[in-house]
Amino acid sequence: MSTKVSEADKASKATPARSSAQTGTHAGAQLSQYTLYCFAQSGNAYKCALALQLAGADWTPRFVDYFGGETRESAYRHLNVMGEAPVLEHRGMRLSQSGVILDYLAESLGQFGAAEAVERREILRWLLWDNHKLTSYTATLRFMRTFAPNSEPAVLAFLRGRAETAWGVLDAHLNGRRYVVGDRLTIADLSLCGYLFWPDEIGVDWDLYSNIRDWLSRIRREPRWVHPYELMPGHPLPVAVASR
Ligand SMILES: N[C@@H](CCC(=O)N[C@@H](CS)C(=O)NCC(=O)O)C(=O)O
Repeated sequence: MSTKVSEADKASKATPARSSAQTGTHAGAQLSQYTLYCFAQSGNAYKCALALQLAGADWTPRFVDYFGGETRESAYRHLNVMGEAPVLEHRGMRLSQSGVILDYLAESLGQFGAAEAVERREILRWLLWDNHKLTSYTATLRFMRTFAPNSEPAVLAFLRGRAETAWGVLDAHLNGRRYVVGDRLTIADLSLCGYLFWPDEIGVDWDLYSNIRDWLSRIRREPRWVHPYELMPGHPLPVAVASR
């Protein structure tokens, strides 16, 4: 999605960054180049927040109260008809879908993008696979284990099976590679790693997938790397929500 941002929208609900130290941003959306609608538990939002963070970009998180139902409200549907976070606003443009946002950020930040056409298609291939096969099952498995405690065991078992297959594919691809595409960090890595820094919440031991484990360590060693719970607002969840 790419839409123009109305003046009324721009003025609405922008919240300042939690702190400059935590986010590497300036407080106040109007001072910030990029506004990212996000919340701490969203790995999809983290993909984009991490790109901004690692690039040292000037950005402000705008908290989305997902657990309070904000994405189902009509005001939010006006912002994004898909009712999802993340949404990025930049220079009067509004984008959704983390893959599209990452593609845009690679271009506008001048980092983490493709060097040439073959690489561009390879990055796209992994972004699509991530959205369909890795994040979809991993995020849903984690959500049901961590945020919906009465989930059906059969559903959990199905999701785990699908997620394990995806982890196996990624682990095999990373064998002998430092990064997913080429030999440097790209938006493919940033997309694929979005949910993987929560192994306890997913219920996975990355030692069983040693190529993923080592690749995640490599990303974690990036100079500005920050865990999603520190990078975006909304963690920890209020007790009332967490114990629902
Ligand atoms: N494919 C989308 C997925 C976005 C997504 O599912 N976001 C979740 C939060 S992590 C959301 O806002 N879900 C709201 C809903 O499905 O109602 C992307 O990569 O941006």
